[in-house]
Amino acid sequence: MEKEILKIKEEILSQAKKIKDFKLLRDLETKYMGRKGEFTKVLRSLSALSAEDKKKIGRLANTVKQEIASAFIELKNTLDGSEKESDFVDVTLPGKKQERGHKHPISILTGDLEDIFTSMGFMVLDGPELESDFFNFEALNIPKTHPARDMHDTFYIDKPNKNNELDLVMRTHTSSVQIRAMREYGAPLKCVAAGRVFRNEALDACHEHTFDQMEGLKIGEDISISNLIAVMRELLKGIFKKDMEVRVRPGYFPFVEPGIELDIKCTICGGSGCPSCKNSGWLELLPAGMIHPNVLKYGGIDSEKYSGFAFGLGLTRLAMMKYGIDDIRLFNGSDMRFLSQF
Ligand code: FA5
Repeated sequence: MEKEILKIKEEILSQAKKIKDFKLLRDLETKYMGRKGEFTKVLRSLSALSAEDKKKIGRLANTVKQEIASAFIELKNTLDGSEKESDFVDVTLPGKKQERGHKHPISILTGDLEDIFTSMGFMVLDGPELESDFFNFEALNIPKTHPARDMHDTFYIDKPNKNNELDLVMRTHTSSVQIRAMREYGAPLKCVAAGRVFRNEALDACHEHTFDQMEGLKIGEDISISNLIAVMRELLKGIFKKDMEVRVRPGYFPFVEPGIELDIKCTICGGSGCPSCKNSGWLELLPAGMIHPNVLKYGGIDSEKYSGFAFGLGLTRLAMMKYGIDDIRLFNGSDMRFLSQF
């Protein structure tokens, strides 16, 4: 048996010397060292030997096995050429389960809102997140020195625009789409535009630095605040599938006159007060108003002939209320335990 072991070793080592690629090396390994390989068979037959022989020949077999293993490792390391070990695909291994992606809750809600608005004849528009000072502030009746700029903690960009002017900001609200839409489509106009907005905010359970809003505009002849209230009602009913408790109060925004704020009773605490609603029982959700004539003028629309309403829905806060999420920071947190629930 000793002779047989040494003979197999010689065979393996002499064949190994001629090997030039990984496939042949694997074939050689399988032929001798695989489960049914010739060397493996010899090792198995050791069990039939006497205790003394087992000890003696077993020691030899182990030494030879190690020599062969090191020869194979050395050969693997020196083998070069087009085929690398990592190219080998073992088709007999079980496949890797691929995780299926799904929509983020904000994308789901945006889609639902767009469905509601398209069913009411609104167009769905888009606008840039990197915006000019003009569309974000100036054309919305907020000139450079206007104190209303303090209401937005703006991220100013220190790189000049195409005209070498320092006038770029990360948009602080989706209202920046208003003038773009008016200039592109004129009046009459019915559109919504959802997307991310950015503010340098102190964060808490209901304030994020990056959150979503949906802007809505309706411009035509004889548009009044009752049209606005009707659309807001339709919107909330479409999302919550029931009448929600809301309150309306006056609100100041330089681009509307008059302006209102619609708050929703906090669905997390039911109105008793909690961190999600800053302990007030109500959550600011839907500011709106009748579009200021100056803004219509900037949009190239005849303010004598046309009027309109605009609203700026806090979409991320709406998602909190709809799904019962008590901390807004979860939406941008990338925690799969949270996200995979949607
Ligand atoms: C505006 O952004 C106005 N552009 C809305 C508007 C449009 C008024 C058209 C009139 C006509 P405001 O800053 O209040 O308004 O933000 C609108 C909504 O966004 C708020 O009601 C709130 O729901 C949400 N929101 C504001 N700041 C944050 C924040 N830091 N984190 C999360 N949501 C916020």
